[in-house]
Amino acid sequence: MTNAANIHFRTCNLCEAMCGLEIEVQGQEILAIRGDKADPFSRGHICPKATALADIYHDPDRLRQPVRRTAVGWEPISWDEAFDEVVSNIKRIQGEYGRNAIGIYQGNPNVHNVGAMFYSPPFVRTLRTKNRFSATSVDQLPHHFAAYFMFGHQLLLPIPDVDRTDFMLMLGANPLASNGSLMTAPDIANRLKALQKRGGKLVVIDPRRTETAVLADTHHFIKPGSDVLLLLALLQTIFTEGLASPGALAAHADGLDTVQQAVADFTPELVAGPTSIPAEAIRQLARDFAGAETAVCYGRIGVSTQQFGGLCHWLINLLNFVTGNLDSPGGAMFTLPAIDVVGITTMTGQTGHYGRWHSRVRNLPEFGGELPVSALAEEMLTPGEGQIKGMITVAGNPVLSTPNGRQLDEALAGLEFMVAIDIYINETTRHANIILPPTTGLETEHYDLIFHVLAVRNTAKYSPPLLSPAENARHDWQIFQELRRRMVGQPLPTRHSPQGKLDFFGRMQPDQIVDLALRFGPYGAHGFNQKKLGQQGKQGLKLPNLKRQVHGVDLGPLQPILLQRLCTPNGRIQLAPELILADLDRVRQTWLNGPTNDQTLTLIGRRQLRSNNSWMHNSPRLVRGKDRCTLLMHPDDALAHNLTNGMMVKVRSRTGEIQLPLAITETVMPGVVSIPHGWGHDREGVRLGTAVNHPGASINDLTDDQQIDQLTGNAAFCGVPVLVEPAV
Ligand SMILES: Nc1nc2c(c(=O)[nH]1)N[C@H]1C(S)=C(S)[C@@H](COP(=O)(O)OP(=O)(O)OC[C@H]3O[C@@H](n4cnc5c(=O)[nH]c(N)nc54)[C@H](O)[C@@H]3O)O[C@H]1N2
Ligand SMILES: Nc1nc2c(c(=O)[nH]1)N[C@H]1C(S)=C(S)[C@@H](COP(=O)(O)OP(=O)(O)OC[C@H]3O[C@@H](n4cnc5c(=O)[nH]c(N)nc54)[C@H](O)[C@@H]3O)O[C@H]1N2
Ligand code: SF4
Ligand SMILES: [Mo]
Repeated sequence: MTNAANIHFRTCNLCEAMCGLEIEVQGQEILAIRGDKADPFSRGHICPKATALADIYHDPDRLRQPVRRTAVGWEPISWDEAFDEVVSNIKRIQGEYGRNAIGIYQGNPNVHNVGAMFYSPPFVRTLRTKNRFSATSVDQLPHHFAAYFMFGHQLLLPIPDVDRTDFMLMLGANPLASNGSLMTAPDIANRLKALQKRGGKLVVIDPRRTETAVLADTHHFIKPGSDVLLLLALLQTIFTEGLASPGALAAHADGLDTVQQAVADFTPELVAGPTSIPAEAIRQLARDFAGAETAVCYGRIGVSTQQFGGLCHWLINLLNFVTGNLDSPGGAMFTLPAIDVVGITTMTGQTGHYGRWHSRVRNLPEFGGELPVSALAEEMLTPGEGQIKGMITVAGNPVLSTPNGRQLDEALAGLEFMVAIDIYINETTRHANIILPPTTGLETEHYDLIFHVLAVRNTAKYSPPLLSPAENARHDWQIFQELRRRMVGQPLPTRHSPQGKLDFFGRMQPDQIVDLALRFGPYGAHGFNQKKLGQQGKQGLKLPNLKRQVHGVDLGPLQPILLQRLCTPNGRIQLAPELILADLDRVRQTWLNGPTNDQTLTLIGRRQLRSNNSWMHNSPRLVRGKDRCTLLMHPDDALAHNLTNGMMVKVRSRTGEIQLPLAITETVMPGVVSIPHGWGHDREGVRLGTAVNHPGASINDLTDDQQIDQLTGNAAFCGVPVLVEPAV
């Protein structure tokens, strides 16, 4: 190791934006983290969280060795002892109560971790439990649902072609704070400004005038949870005014007439009241959208995590389709990344499934092998065969991130055994008997298996590990591999095992798998599907040459590709899947049966640039300054409730109550209040020295595990009825 400062280039793995970082290091010391101006995709953009990567690495609270909870506190133990205790407890519980008595929850950072993406599925399969949960069902499940039923593959997700569109209609997303989601587009603010500069328009639909809404050409407030009505009325207008022009794709799609009939009675006049958007504005929006040279409708968390999340994403795909903007430049397109996850999973038959089993207590359907996490606590709390008695949490903090978190908190406390694979003792992992801490961020190699699939351009980049892990430290993938080995009870086969069976995950390293996947991918040295997909060969990618391109490679803008990729049984786009269509009745019952209860306020969430879900509040530089966990309320509501700015208020819902400071602002619409998620660190036993001094309160103590999108099972965070009063 030399003592001179070195420059290292890598991709930030914290959020979906995949920003290129330029990191100056001396030995194991990080001198500076800057944006990498030579990264062709992110062009030097970073946000304040990137610098906190160093804080996580140095954080004295971060676990570096397995720990066991005892009556007198946490004691460090060896990896061998930890693995032994974990596997013997899993086996004991499954032996005694059946295999479904072990549940597993996988959180968001899994998806940002190539090792975990490769090695956790084979481990999870060894559990043979139906009680599998993840952050997907508090997030993007409705996107997968719509993709699966319309295009036949849960990962065929349309991505807004933001760099080429002339008109972007954005619902329930605030990329200026979140940096974009299911739209990996680093430096999104400048991409949106470029859209405006070339004469295009950005329209934002959000109950709050967000940072993105301020930038937009037009912003409409909308009543939380009513987006389904707006989308229906937009489609209705496009049909009745003869503005539909689906173009060439129409010849490959079933059900257009059915859709037209299904939406026929949702006139702008009908939905104006419930959405609070005037009928004329809806009509104009439909005309502008359909009339633009190219246009794209994009919806994210605000329309995914609501009662009609599934319908919203179906309708968004339809809007893009009927205006000729699906799979077309400037519209909603599909990626062809260097590691072709959709292609590979299509070949292996892993396109998704639905309803193969149901949750025991509430009978909710699985999707893609997982049950809705809103059902997790009740599966632990309700006695009977199949009750969850032991849990595994991996890179997740469901106590703060899933609805009715308090109930889950209590349920976890009552388990016979829990193991967490996590770097911190936080609100969730404090309940574990054993915590297995992996290496983190800068200590690991990185290839964005998933976010290249969701990016607005085809790009590829590989980041080698930068810092050496502590002695004896294990990567996530090594933890999964060892757990699996001990579950199976025999050495895992090598790549050329005597059984002749290929087992990539037995002895191969993640970078060997990345290399293989690149070589056989669409741009690869052995890219056998290159011709099939109509791509001209680029540089013949393989890991060694990708490694040399330290800033990453640009593989060009997205190309039309949907027809080659469709996985529906008849090979055609399904515009009107029966299951989805049937859910329209629920819309009528919910929204169109007279006035709703106006006594209560309606709660929504929000994201903040210096937070990353629940787990980065232990970085001092990210929590500095004013308390960010506040309740936003419109001045009219504050007046009506006799509340003043800055006072502590009590917020109550069916599930619980919390206290936090009030911030009065005209940026939320009347009747709506907003609280950011991921706060609430003041629970006993949390070992996050900085975060506990900036605890905030958890919005998910107010959200409701019973409030879900009944179609998809996704949590419905948007639009929780709450009462607000002064805290005394
Ligand atoms: N009300 C409300 N609730 C929400 C949302 C909302 O908008 N409103 N958003 C939802 C969304 S979109 C999401 S994705 C979820 C997120 O929900 P979760 O994934 O459950 O929560 P995170 O806060 O991301 O927790 C990440 C955990 O991973 C650990 N960790 C970090 N890096 C690593 C690593 O490299 N390896 C391992 N093993 N562990 C690591 C952290 O210590 C932390 O415990 O929250 C959801 N909850
Ligand atoms: N800084 C930061 N960045 C992040 C994260 C983070 O925690 N912090 N989390 C990451 C994760 S896991 C994800 S999934 C993405 C999410 O990325 P985004 O979807 O962009 O997330 P939000 O910023 O929460 O934007 C959701 C918007 O929906 C609005 N909204 C709420 N209810 C409704 C409604 O009923 N209708 C409509 N139309 N709008 C509504 C909210 O006011 C909010 O502005 O962000 C990622 N990036
Ligand atoms: S925007 Fe996301 S990817 Fe970019 S630096 Fe910030 S956290 Fe990292
Ligand atoms: Mo998320």
